[in-house]
Amino acid sequence: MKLYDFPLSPSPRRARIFAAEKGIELETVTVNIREMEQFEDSFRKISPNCTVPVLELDDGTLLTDSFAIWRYLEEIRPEPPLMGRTPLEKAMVEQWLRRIELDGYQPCVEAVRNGAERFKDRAVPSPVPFAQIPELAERGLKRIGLFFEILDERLRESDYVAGPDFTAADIHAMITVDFAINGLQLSPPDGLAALNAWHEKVSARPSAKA
Ligand SMILES: N[C@@H](CCC(=O)N[C@@H](CS)C(=O)NCC(=O)O)C(=O)O
Repeated sequence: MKLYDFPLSPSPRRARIFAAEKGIELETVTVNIREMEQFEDSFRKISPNCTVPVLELDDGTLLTDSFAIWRYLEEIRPEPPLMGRTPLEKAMVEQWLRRIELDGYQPCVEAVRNGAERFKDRAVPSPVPFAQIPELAERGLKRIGLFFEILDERLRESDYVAGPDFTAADIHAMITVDFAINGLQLSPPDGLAALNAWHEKVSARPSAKA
């Protein structure tokens, strides 16, 4: 299996951390999206939407989304389970993944891509140009503040995001918090003690460096 990757981007990091938690080693190929290599013809054949990550299986099949990559790796290597074991655990992981994606990760994407000069006319990760909408950057920043509060409230009652065990929901939430910190210089306030303690705990896992 081969992962088309870019070390500085959050989406491929989702795939790398998940694989590391499973003990799966992936050969990686860097696609430098800061140098616009994602738009080269050779890569368009691999990822028509011009995004990383992509997992190429040994038979040549291409998985072009980090969540699809998670699902595949979970099925071929069920231990340790990262997407829930029982029907209820699976539903809880799914519920939190959706919450993180819609209320945390996408607001980060909107804030960065509609605010930073380098994303001018690239406000959506796509081969089609989209103009920036400054109001979306402003709204994204506000929503990230709310998201920190949602996560803190959850982590006051639960050791990990989806329940008592570390799961893919923790990976997605950690990457979202790191995206806010590194991409937007927006850290969770000190007062959100449960969120900050959890962030320190998950960041200390060896997989976080993957
Ligand atoms: N849904 C995709 C999103 C992938 C995505 O947006 N990747 C970004 C990097 S985080 C990208 O490749 N951007 C290319 C660009 O900015 O043109 C996934 O999670 O795999």
